[in-house]
Amino acid sequence: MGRRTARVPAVVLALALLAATGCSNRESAQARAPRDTGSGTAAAAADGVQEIMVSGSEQLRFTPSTIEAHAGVLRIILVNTGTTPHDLQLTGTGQSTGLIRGGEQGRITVTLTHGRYPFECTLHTRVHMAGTIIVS
Ligand SMILES: [Cu+2]
Repeated sequence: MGRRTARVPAVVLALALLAATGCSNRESAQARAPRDTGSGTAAAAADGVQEIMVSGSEQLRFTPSTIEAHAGVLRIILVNTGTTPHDLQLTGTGQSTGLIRGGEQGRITVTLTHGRYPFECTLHTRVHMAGTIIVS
């Protein structure tokens, strides 16, 4: 009896923690959405800088999720097609578009050498709103 009553608070605490840290229904649905939305290749803009437009959607995905580019300067224009704010940051570098609100766009210009560079939306890492830049 004494052991049983002592256990109850632990169970209640565990449930409370689950409720506090669990995903919302919408976010758990997004976590099941395909992460790979295809690839796109950056092309030279009028100023000669290679550029690509990436949309950030209400489905919490970047499209395309894979960006192919050549070594050198790359400009990524993030277009937020939804209403939820997003950003696009080269993972671990601090280089970011900053927060882009729904219907707005922002850019990030980076200089990259050959390799693979992961990027992410720092607001939605939990549902893997992320992609990869492949520089050849
Ligand atoms: Cu986001």
